[in-house]
Amino acid sequence: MKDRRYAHPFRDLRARIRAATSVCVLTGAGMSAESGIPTFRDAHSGFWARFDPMQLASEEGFRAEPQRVWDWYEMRREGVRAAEPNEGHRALAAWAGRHPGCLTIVTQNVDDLHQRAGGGGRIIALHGHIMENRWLDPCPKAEDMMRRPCDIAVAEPGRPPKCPTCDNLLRPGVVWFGESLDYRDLSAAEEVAASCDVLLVVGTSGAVWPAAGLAARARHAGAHVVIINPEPTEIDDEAHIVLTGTAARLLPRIFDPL
Ligand code: BV8
Repeated sequence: MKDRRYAHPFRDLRARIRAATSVCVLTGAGMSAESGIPTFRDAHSGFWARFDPMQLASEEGFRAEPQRVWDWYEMRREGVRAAEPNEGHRALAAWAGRHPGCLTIVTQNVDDLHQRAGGGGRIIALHGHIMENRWLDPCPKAEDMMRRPCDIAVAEPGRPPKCPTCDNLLRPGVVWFGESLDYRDLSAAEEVAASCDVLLVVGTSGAVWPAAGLAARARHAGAHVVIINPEPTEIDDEAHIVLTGTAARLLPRIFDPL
């Protein structure tokens, strides 16, 4: 979507960021693509290509096939461990370090690449953290003061690990489809979207809600909304301008050396 008011989009955007007191960056799986982590809707290669990630990333899918879903996450965790933050993560982190308190990253990603890039900017991980685990069910012994509740430290190894005394299963510490987001994270993200001067939406198809709704919320509150993506997204209409390109290539052009 080209807009004649922005004959020099990068120059205009850099000026807006320079003048901003609050910049919000909403990121999706495309943010990590140049770090070698496949995007959520890219066909997963090999064995996993035959499964629907939407089904695997659900409580129903986990309860139906705990070992298969656990193995999918273990495979993805290996990919995250092997990945490094890319130039896009580093450009955001460096800018955050130069402008303390000005940048909030709201990420849909469950990898830890924004966190590992550092910079000190606020990071709201709407969909949780793939490197963390939690119990699938509330501990049945929680009320019994005489018995220890399920303890991750002594979980019985397995695919997935389980509690040695009540068979509760460990599950990845992410938000699955059909599960509500942590209301504190969502409220914080909505508050930042509604108060920031500039919202950059980077590497998301805009297909997953309620995260996708943050762009409209920011736009209606008066923020300047820019989408950075190599291909059209479902929320392009919410943007004042769409910059066609990738995170690792465009973010340094926008934030270095502001
Ligand atoms: C909820 C953790 C209450 C798990 C994830 C309203 C309307 C319609 C549906 C709903 C709605 N409200 C709720 C729903 C249901 C559902 C939903 O949104 N369904 C959609 C798909 C139809 N939402 C939920 O269930 C949410 N819960 O709202 O609770 C409720 C529940 C039920 C019903 C009503 C209300 C929970 C959603 C969270 C799901 N968990 N992750 C895991 O990762 O295993 S989401 C998952 O998708 C990933 O986190 C991923 O980040 C995320 C979003 O996808 P994208 O990030 O956009 O990734 P995608 O692959 O789609 O796109 C990548 C983009 O990058 C592409 O555009 C590509 O072009 C671009 N790209 C590629 N390379 C690059 C690049 N960009 C830049 N640089 C590059 N190099």
